[in-house]
Amino acid sequence: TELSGYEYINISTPRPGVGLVTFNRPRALNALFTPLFRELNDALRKLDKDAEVGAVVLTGSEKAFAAGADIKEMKDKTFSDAYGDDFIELWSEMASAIKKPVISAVNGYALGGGCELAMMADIMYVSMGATLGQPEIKLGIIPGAGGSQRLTKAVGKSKAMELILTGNNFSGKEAEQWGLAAKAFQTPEECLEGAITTAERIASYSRIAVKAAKEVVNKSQDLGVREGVEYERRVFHGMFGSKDQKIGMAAFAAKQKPEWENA
Ligand code: CO8
Repeated sequence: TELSGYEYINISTPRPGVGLVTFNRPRALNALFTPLFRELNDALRKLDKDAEVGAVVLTGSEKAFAAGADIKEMKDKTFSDAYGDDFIELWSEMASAIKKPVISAVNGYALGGGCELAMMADIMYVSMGATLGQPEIKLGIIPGAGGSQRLTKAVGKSKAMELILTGNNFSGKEAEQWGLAAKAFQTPEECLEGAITTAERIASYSRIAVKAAKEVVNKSQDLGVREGVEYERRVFHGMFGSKDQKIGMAAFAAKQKPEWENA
């Protein structure tokens, strides 16, 4: 796959099976705008199709994961511009179109759309000193890429309401304490390294099983427990049609390491 030649992102393979996407718009603290999302969506779709890749890490710089949507680009938009183009619909593609796990490694600022993008990932890792927040209220707007929904599901209504109505920032350490982030690390380097290590671990498992696991966990966000458990059981039944179920269980019984066929 052709994964070079982007202007606002860099793609690399730091370890076998791991696709690393790094935002590269340093002068604007990785402020998000449509040209960046075109590249991000293109890269994620290619990584999703790439048989060599098992999981993706999304990161920014030590200073900023992303300081939000580009305010200078947005400031003169009218209602009909925003509604007519379905502004930022494109920005949420990661949350629905990508079937492989995505881990966000959040260092520095993750504000507004940057925080929302970090929350769209399947797993969020942070450094303790990261600065997250939904400051849209200070600009006379509200979160527009799922912040009001994902933050509320993760931390509960009262805290989400407080954060969104005050626009107060919160730290990586708090994100971890509240369960928004899966892990908090002392330094940005450790955060990125931790995300890459977890992605490598995920990439070592059956692609089929990983895809199914992500699918069923995501269902829990939309379904009630009873329907969710039934949905999970049907997908679980389906696993017995995969080669990897036979390979994984035979390897266990033989005390060997499984050699997945991803089939
Ligand atoms: N948009 C445009 N430019 C930005 C943004 C931004 N969000 N954030 C920073 N920049 C630019 C600055 O204008 C500055 O440019 P220049 O050098 O040309 O003046 C450069 O980046 C460096 O920034 P600062 O000099 O301000 O750096 P500081 O270290 O002093 O401050 C802060 C860092 C605190 C992060 C500060 O830049 C700031 O407050 N930024 C705005 C944060 C914000 O309000 N973000 C929310 C934006 S609204 C939003 O995201 C709506 C979401 C809609 C959906 C999104 C879907 C994904």
